[in-house]
Amino acid sequence: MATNVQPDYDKPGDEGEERVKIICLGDSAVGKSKLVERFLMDGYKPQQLSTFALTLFNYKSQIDGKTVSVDFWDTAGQERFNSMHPSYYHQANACILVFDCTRKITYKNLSEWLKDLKTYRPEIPCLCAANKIDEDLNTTKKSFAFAKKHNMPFYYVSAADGTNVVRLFKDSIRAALAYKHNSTDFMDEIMKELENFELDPIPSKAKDKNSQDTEEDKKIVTIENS
Ligand SMILES: Nc1nc2c(ncn2[C@@H]2O[C@H](COP(=O)(O)OP(=O)(O)OP(=O)(O)O)[C@@H](O)[C@H]2O)c(=O)[nH]1
Ligand SMILES: [Mg+2]
Repeated sequence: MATNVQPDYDKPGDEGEERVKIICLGDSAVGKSKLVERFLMDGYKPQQLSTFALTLFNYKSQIDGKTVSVDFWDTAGQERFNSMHPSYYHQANACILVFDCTRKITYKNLSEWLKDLKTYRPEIPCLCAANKIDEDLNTTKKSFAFAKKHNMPFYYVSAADGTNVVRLFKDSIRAALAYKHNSTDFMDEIMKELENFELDPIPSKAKDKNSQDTEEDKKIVTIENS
């Protein structure tokens, strides 16, 4: 990856806006790219095209009256076997950890991803997503202990039909901002929500994509490996 293109997330952007970086981790084909696409484009094409390099999805949003520029970093899950480039983790403010609830191995591998993450960014908030629940809604009745064990908010999601995707991404932005502002309140708040969430495990579709934002702007940049 060309490291000179990485923005400095500790500094404001060109228009004085706050910047945050959110990374997506998880095995190949768990649906990381499709989840980002669903959130940003509200679209989903079922073809599989494994991410071969690094894609930066930029998302600008008004949060509490202030413009925030969010970069979602998406890379290939197979990178884990070659070890992820440390610059992928550099300055990350939050992480979305994804597994495929139809493939057990991807759930088992979460601990490897977390281990890597802790090496580089031990303190950042991490949100855990069980993707592809559209394949079998009964999976939402299963409990996945990993998230609770590591004190992470947990989401049953589907990039294919959009279930809980907005909620996952908006929470990740709020978590990233809270981390940047040295506040633990937000994570405490969503951990409380998580307790309630488990009492009612069938998720509702999040359709109010733009409800909290007055303005949004999206840009995608692909960075080739060097
Ligand atoms: N049924 C179903 N299939 C999904 C869902 N999300 C992704 N897929 C499919 O899973 C495959 C992989 O999705 P990607 O988003 O490319 O996976 P990825 O995690 O980005 O994979 P890498 O880039 O290789 O790391 C594609 O064929 C998708 O169509 C989902 O929510 N439901
Ligand atoms: Mg991908």
